Amino acid sequence: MPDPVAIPPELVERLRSAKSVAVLTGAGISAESGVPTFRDALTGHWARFNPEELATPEAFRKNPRQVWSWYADRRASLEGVEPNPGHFALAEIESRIPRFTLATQNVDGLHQRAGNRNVLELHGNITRTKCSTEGRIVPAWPVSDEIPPRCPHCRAFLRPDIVWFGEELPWDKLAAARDAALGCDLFLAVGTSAVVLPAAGLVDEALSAKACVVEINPNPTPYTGRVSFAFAQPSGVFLPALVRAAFP
Ligand code: BV8
Repeated sequence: MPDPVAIPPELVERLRSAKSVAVLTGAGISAESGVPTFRDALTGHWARFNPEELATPEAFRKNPRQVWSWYADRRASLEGVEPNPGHFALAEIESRIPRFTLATQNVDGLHQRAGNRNVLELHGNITRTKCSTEGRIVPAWPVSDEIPPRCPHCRAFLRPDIVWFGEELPWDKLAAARDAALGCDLFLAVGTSAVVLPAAGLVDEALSAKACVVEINPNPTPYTGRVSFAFAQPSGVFLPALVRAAFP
């Protein structure tokens, strides 16, 4: 029976013969796992806030309790969430390609759980906590009613190990992602609105390097008209079909 998703033979050949693949993912790849995308992450009582105002150091300074609680709610909503077929397809592709780099804007850790190894978390990880003063990762702290809890070493507030708006990305991860985008044969932009910089700039880097650039997103983005292929499909449907076609 033919696959319900037709993959252009040129793309199948590109993936099969690729020596280096780079991927940028956004919240859309986790949508089919039930994780709200960033702009609809404000479900329920968070609906009245703008995420770009909550996910900032200023918001944390002004109201650390509110920002800590928003992330605590988002962490709790990740309980029981599993990687979906789109995540697993990217892990399969990594196992087939000599050089594979996955840069993600997501903070949910689902790519690693799906089996991807070379994952660059450009915006941190919601399950990691760090000291807001020392920056060190704090894996555990004494139980306390205080929200946010305090660093056991210096007593400053703890915060999520997340890159907020106005904060620099980890320069080593960004540099590695840029190198991968500039050196790849094939670049996949999956489930991202591609408006947040500097992460979205990776698509420009891949385009400038004349890579075959593929966008997978049910909605258009600023790059839709410039990429080699744009598939308005859910990544959980398209990516498994691409893997079936390229690696039967
Ligand atoms: C920096 C962690 C500089 C937090 C995030 C003007 C004023 C002020 C600042 C700026 C400005 N212009 C540019 C900036 C910089 C700013 C920025 O880009 N702002 C944007 C809003 C314009 N960037 C920064 O601040 C960055 N830092 O520039 O620092 C600097 C330099 C020196 C010294 C000091 C500072 C930091 C950016 C990182 C912010 N943190 N996340 C948290 O998660 O709580 S960003 C957050 O939103 C996400 O991580 C992600 O990166 C970003 C966008 O989200 P997406 O992942 O794309 O998700 P979104 O919901 O937008 O879209 C989902 C897509 O999926 C949709 O297109 C949808 O159609 C699609 N989809 C849905 N279902 C599916 C699907 N696709 C496939 N399959 C499906 N089933």
